[in-house]
Amino acid sequence: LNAEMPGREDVLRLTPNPASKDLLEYLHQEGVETWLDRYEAQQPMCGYGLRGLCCRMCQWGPCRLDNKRQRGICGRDLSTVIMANLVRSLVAGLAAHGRHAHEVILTIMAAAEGKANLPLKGEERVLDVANRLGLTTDGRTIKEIAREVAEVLLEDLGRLTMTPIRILTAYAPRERIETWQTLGVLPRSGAYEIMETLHMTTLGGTSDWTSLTEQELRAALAYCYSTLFGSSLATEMLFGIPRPKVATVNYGILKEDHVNILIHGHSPVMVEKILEKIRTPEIQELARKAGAKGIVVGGMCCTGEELLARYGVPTVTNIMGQELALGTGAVDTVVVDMQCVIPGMKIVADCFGTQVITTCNSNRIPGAIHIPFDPENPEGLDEDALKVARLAVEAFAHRDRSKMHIPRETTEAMVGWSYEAIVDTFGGLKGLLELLREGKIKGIATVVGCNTPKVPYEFNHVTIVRRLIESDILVTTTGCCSHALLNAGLCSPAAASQAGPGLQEVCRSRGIPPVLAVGGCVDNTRTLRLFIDLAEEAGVAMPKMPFVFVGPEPGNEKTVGQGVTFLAHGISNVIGFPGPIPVPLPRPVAGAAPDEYDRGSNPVADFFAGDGLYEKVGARIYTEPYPKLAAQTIRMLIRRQRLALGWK
Ligand code: MSK
Repeated sequence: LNAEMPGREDVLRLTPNPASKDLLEYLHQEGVETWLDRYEAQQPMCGYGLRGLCCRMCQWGPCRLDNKRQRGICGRDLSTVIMANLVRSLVAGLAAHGRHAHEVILTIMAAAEGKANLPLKGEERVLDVANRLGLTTDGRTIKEIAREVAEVLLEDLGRLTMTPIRILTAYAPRERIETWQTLGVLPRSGAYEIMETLHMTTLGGTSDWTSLTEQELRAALAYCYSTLFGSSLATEMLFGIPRPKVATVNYGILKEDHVNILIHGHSPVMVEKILEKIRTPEIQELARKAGAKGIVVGGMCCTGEELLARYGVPTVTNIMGQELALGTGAVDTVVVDMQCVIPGMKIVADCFGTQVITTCNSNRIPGAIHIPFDPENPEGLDEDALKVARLAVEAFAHRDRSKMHIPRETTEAMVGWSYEAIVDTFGGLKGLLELLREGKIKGIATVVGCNTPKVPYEFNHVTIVRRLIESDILVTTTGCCSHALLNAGLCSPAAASQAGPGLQEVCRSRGIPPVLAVGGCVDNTRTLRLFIDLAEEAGVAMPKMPFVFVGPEPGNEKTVGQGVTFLAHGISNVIGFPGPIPVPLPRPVAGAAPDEYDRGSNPVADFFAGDGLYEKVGARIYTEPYPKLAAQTIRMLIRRQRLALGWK
């Protein structure tokens, strides 16, 4: 695996955004350390860690397992170690999205009780969820209904008894619920499945790796229906359902003569208020007095995508671009909330004198100004947001103008693709299904997830998606992948010219792009709902539909749950890098030790990539690090599904 990893030259040659390439080279010349320098310093990486064969779940070890040492000191075997590492990754991601959901749900409660000065802008979503849950809506105020929905979401996050997750019963298809019931993998709640996973995998826990595969599915369903749905629905209840709009993105949105403020993280609650304050005459005037021509707000990672989808606030970049964005030397302040804020960002911020403001007690950074938002004590929200806005603008006066290096790239995009927006654009589910049946759209691939330094930055995302749209495959995207595709121009209606004839006609007649940016990571629920409802409309079980989940550059532990969520729903995964499962690579890896684990013939790999999981849920994992071959795999999967359905 080490032999497969790209070097600096590969990254600089292949990374598709000229702005990223420019900044990586510039920062290197200036002696500013980035992830690329630290990635090189980490080579070669530990082969045990890379393949999930290192067990650190007690203090007897760590134990490194291989063909010669097939058991750890306690007697735990290879497959149990691999599975335990994998399911622990999944629940770490579950915890992250769970904390995100917790913040937004408690904010709804505070808003409904009048403790937080936030209107409930998503009345349509409040009523929709309430109706699905069978709650009484007649004769009640929207605040009363929202409060009750929030209580259900909170209970789904933390229930300890075996009552099904209520959002799961409200949204999952009947056929899938029956499948999960038969498999015995219906979860209690996000919090319970985290507890149970850590319990099962600690020293002296289960030694049956197959029971961990069941826990993997159970925890993924909790991840999906308590944390992803919890965050996504709650955010729509608070701030409204996004609708399509045109925006400008990429590093060139930063302006030398403006105050530049970046917002970064995942939870959009406090930044909504900060944005409101930035737009007030008081703060605009403050910026003018400081000598700025105006204020630019730019987004990074998923908080950025939330504001992009709702208001068209421009985005700049993703997790591996955060150091580059600060390396422009033009950012006066970066405001961060939770998750995917790497410590390297603060190192670059210090090189350029950028002010860092943290707003979440879970994500503290030494040397940053901390102005936290606490949904259980939200009374100071307005005052604190105003304080952040003032500090951000005042920092303009201290910028070192000799260090500015802003790449000029800007890109147009059409964003705001909520579930409703997609369905309406196609004239309802029937309209989209008809296009799928007649083959103008061959299938839908959701291409999502993080970046990893293990593939050339953003290269796999962009290359795969270009190939897919060429083959008339409609793409939905979220998270860091979405930033790569936005900046590459693939989310613009003009990208229709790069699509195959069928998709091109579909896009041109509607004025839409072939790649629909649906939001942040938690908004994969929007694509999942689309898949669920299209399958129901077609009268076909989900595993038979021409849909694929693609994770070209997996990075964060949160991505494990995304993939397994779709697997549990019968949607196969095509991933770009094996991650913690030594799944079979399609061919021998140059330089790798010739043992059976490198070739992937181990029971866990066989389960996920062979028939084990497929027989249970109707989907499997395909691993393909080469993007053109990954696109070919996806096309093959979609073609096979279409043939089986008798769709031309
Ligand atoms: S931000 S979880 S690196 S997609 Fe949601 Fe990007 Fe992955 Fe974070």
